[in-house]
Amino acid sequence: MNDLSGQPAIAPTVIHRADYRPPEWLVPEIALDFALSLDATRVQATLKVAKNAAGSGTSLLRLNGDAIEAKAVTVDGHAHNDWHMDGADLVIELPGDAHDVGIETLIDPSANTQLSGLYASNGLLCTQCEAEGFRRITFFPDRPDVLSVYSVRMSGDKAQFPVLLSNGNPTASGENGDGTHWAEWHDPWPKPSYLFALVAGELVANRDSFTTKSGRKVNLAIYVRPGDEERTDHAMRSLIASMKWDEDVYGREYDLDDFNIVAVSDFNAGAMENKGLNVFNTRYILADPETATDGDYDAIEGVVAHEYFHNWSGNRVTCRDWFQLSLKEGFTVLRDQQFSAHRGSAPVKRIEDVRILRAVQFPEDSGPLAHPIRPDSYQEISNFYTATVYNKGAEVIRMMTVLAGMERFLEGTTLYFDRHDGEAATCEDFVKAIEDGAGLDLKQFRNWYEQAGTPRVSVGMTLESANPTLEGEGATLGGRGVTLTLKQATAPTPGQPEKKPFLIPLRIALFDRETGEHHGEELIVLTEAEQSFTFEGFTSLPVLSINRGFSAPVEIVAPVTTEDLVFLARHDDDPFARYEAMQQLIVRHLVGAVAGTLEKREESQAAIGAAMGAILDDAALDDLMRGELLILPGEAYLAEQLTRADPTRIFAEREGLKRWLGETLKDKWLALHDRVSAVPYSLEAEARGARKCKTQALVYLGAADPAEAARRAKAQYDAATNMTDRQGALMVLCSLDCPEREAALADFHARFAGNMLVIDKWFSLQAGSLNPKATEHVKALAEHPDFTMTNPNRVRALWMAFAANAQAFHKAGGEGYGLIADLILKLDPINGNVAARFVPYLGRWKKVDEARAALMRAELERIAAEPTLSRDVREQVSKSLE
Ligand code: 0A1
Ligand code: ZN
Repeated sequence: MNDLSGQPAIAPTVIHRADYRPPEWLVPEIALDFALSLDATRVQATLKVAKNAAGSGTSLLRLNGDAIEAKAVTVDGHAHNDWHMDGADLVIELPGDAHDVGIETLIDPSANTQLSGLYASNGLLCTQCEAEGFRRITFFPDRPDVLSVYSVRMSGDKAQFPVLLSNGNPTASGENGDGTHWAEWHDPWPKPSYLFALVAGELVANRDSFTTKSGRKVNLAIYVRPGDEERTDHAMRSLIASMKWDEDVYGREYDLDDFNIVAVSDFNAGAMENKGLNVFNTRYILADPETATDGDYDAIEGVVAHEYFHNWSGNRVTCRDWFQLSLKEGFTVLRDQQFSAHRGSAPVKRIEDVRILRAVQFPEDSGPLAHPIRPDSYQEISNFYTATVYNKGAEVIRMMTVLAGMERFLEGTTLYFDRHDGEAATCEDFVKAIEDGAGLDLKQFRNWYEQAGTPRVSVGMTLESANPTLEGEGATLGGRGVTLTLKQATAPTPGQPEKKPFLIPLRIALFDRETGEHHGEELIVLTEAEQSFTFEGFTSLPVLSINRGFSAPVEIVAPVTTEDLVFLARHDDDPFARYEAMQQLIVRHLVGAVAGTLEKREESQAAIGAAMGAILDDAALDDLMRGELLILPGEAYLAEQLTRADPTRIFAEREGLKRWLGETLKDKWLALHDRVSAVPYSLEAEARGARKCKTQALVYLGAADPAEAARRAKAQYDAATNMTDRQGALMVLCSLDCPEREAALADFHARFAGNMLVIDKWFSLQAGSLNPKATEHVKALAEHPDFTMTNPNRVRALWMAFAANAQAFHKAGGEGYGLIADLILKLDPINGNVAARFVPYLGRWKKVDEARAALMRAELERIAAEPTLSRDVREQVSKSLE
């Protein structure tokens, strides 16, 4: 068979979870010696290898490689010729059961635009080894179940690389007398190769310390480029708070004398948990009020905590194979969410986490790339660092906390850490430890690990008819019974046409219509495809509040009237449920409007207006929560509720409602903007809430009265003392066709020239704008001297903001699809990992109208026809076309 390019089609290699075999050879120790240079770094690796008793006994040692060559191979100190290359792997024939294998490689970090392995960033040398980057440095069994003790030596020019860092503890350093110097590091904790790290370059450190609960002092350092050190205090505070929290809550203590963080500006992901040497994207380290928004501050706190928590959930207990990725990622996301909830407003944090899940993970779960949190197969593991593995993985473990209660859950995690410390474990090991430690039966619960797709739970509610013969008894029982009948269904996903029922824990409350009170929250556990639950003591049909706190990652279809939703939006005592009622009210309206099934548009709109008015007036609400309640449901989540829809109609209906709310509640928006504008800047919750409401008010005013909004936004921009206010104002100006727009954009660019993270915002704001000319702006920005294809942050700032901008990306005619396809093709040879992240935007063709679907498919086919695609892009594109 030939593909479109005329090249013979090569069947991709698919790796299956079921094919796992223990490693043939182990590597208990490795010594690495680096002679550093930006374009020619020499690496001498010495591996102590030993046959694994659990293997087949083969004499062939297979060492993975990727784009490297062996310059020399020795065995037990002698030149060895009994080796060959098998594809990119080095295979050595060994006579005995244990040997010292020496391999020399030579690499060019400055040519490494993939940013995987050892690469150069702004004159620094740094590494990224997860998932399979170590094999780009030296030949090694590059799989997470081979754990080794690492000793690292590096030498290099002292002026160019004054700071030399690796994992573990520094053991020795010195000068060579020729302008070069060296350092040695030793990490006593055996670790898989994906946790190896090395950084060399001109860096300055913000230093502090933390004393662990057993009284050991840990030296902390955050290394950044000179000049950036003033912007590291928030990251340092976050780190110290994380260390304390993990001791207090999970009983986890840090285990080395040093903990180092380095921030680099070229990075494929957010950050990386290398043992004792976390490497971060600068965007998750650097902050001060002038350049970072409140959202940036929160993200830094969350990511610093996430990477630190990996020291136990990921490093001390690692993954047996990459199918188990959610073992470390789902659990660590849950831990960072719990930490952030503890540091700030827990209800607001919960709402934000659910918003991300719905915007990113739900669409993934209903699309061509859907996979279980523990996938069964992959072609390129980098494609599985997904919202499903991370965020849904966290939701699945969170359900264990709902079922067991936090205290018993923690007994489970303590058992897990004790049982598997120093091991490469599986998701099954985790579930078993929670079962044993928390005393749960999770047999059916395991379906969450096996099956993809978001379950849809439909609820029916009936009130037992009044029975006069039972009147006396009924009275003593306190009324009539209410029966909830729940049905669950999960749509087919790729490779999984039929689904077994999930175990779904749902927190519910039944509100009495007369008193406005409920009878106490209850937990119901749905295990069957259909199941009924009866509650006694009602005189009339209650108002149902279900999936409180978002106790399960499911969609609910419940018999709650518009009137009930208005009631819950005002009165529900569960903050998440209150938010949810508000969202549902709007989702129903907008989905009905787009689908053409909305019967009483005016009444429905009026109900939303009344509920939002009440939120604006509610003096008992804090502004952080108010700001959340005012946010309209996202377009991606709305699209999920429709089988197939024109995305620009969703956009237009949503904007139409925003405009109507802006007009109808105009006085309230103006009053809100005035009130919160008077609150002085601080990082306290009250001031942050004020800033959140300030931008929300401007957004609604921008839709309703552009002239007034432009005037206020300009004033807010000019008076801004912080990035939250400045960015909020600029976002609103950017969406309008007003003279203030150009001036503010030019001022912003000039004011922050040279600050890469802030210039990223400048690109994003324009690319993600509601402005009808967004596509033209994006095309011009792609030619701007500040734009570059080699910095992932910059590429994402421009092009992800554009791909997520429905009115621009989906503009009739398909220009947006063509631009993203061009980008993927151009970026792929530079950085396949980042390029592949853009494919899902084109992959959602089944969710849009036929005309657009055809255009999106055509672009996917154009990409697929390119013969030299990376494995990353090839996998995503071929799956998206199925
Ligand atoms: N383990 C890291 C995420 C990460 C994954 C892949 C990377 O390189 C492509 C980098 C980082 C985390 O969860 O933070
Ligand atoms: Zn992680």
